[in-house]
Amino acid sequence: MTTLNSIAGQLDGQAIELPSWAFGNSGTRFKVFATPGTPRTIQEKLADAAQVHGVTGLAPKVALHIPWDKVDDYSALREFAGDLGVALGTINSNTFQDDAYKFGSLTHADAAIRQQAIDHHFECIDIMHATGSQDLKIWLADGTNYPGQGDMRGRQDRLADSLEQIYARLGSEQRLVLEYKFFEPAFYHTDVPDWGTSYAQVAALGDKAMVCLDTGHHAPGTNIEFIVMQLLRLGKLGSFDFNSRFYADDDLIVGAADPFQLFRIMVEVVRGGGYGPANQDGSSPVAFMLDQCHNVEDKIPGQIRSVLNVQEMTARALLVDRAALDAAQTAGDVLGANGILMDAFYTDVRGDLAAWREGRGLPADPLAAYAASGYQAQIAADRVGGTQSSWGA
Ligand code: LRH
Ligand code: MN
Ligand code: MN
Repeated sequence: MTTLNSIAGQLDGQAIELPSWAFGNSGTRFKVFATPGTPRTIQEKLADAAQVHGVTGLAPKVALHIPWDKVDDYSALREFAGDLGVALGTINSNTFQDDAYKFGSLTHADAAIRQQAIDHHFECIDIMHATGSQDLKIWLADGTNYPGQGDMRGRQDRLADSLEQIYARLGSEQRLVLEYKFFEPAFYHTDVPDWGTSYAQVAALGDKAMVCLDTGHHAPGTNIEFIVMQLLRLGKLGSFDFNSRFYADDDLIVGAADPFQLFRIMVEVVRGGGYGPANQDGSSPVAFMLDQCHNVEDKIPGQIRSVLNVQEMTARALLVDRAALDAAQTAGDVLGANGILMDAFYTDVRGDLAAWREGRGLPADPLAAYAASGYQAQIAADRVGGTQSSWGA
C-alpha cells in the first residue's frame, strides 16, 4: 500500500488557479444575495484570493475575466498581485453580455459584429502580455434557440476562421484554450457544445490551442474521466474549470457534490501525465482552475474548501497502487482491480495532509486559521460604500 509520505513530494508543486469572479456576489436569475465585505474592485478580489493561498499554499494564481476585471494599467495590477504573493493567471474573454452578441460573437453572420468579437480577443492577448498570463480562455455563449434559426454549418465555419485569426496573434509562450458547454444560454444548439467540437476546432489551429474542460458542462451521467483520458491521450487537455453540480452548470464547490467523480478525474489526470512538472519550466501541461460561484456561503472559505478538496482527491489518486492495478487489470481480475482503486479512494488522507501543511509552515486547519485571522470581520468593516462586485461586473 502506497503511503502519503511517499507521495508528499508530488503534492508540493500543486497549483490551483482561483477565478476572480468567485469573490464577487453571485446568484441565480431569481436573486443575488449580498455578503458583507464583498470586494468592490479587482484589487480587493486579489487581496481575498491571497488569503486563500496564504492558508493553503495551493492557489498561487488568479484568473481574470475581461471586461469584469478591466483596469487601465495591467502591469501595475501584475505588480500589485505580486506584492500580495499571487500572480495573474488565465485571461477569460467575454462575448456573452453585450447586446451586439445577441445572435452570436465569433460565429456571427454579420462581419462587423464578428470583427468586434475578434478584436476583443486581440485586446485580451495584449492584456496577457502585460499580466504575464499563459492562457487565453474562450467560452462562447453562441448558439440558437430554434431549429432553422441559424445555419449551424456556416456558424462552425465562421468560428474556425475567427479562431484562426485569434490564434495567429498569440505570442510563442501563449496558448488558447477553448471551453465547451452542452447548453445554456442557447437551448436548441450551442456552437461549441462538446469536447469533440472543441477538439476539432483547436486541432485545426495548432500546438498552442487546447481544450478546456469545465466539469459542470456535461449532460448528467457523462463519464467525464473518459474525456480527460482521451484529451490527455491526444495531447489536447489544456485546462480544467473545476466545480460541481447536481443538475446543470451549478458552479458549486468542487468535490462537494461528487467527491468520487473528482477522484476518478484525478486518477486519469495522473495516469495520463497531466499532473506534475512535465514542462521544461517545471509547470504542469494542464492548468487546474476553479470556476465557481458562492451564492449562499462565504466566498473566501468557499475557495479554501475547494482547493483543499482538489488536493485531497489528488492525494488519493496518487495513492493508487499502479503496479498492482495493472497486474489485476491484465489478469482480468475485475473485483481485484476495482478493489485496488477503491482502497485508494477510501483512504482518509486528511490527517496526513494536515501534517504535510504543518511541515511547510502552513496551518494544519486552513479554514480554522482563516476564521481566527479576523480578516472576514475586517473586510466587512472596511469595505463599506462603493459597489460590491458581482458576477458580471
Ligand atoms: C460558462 C463559464 C465560462 C465563463 C464562466 C463565468 O458557463 O463556465 O467559463 O467564463 O462560466
Ligand atoms: Mn467555465
Ligand atoms: Mn460554466
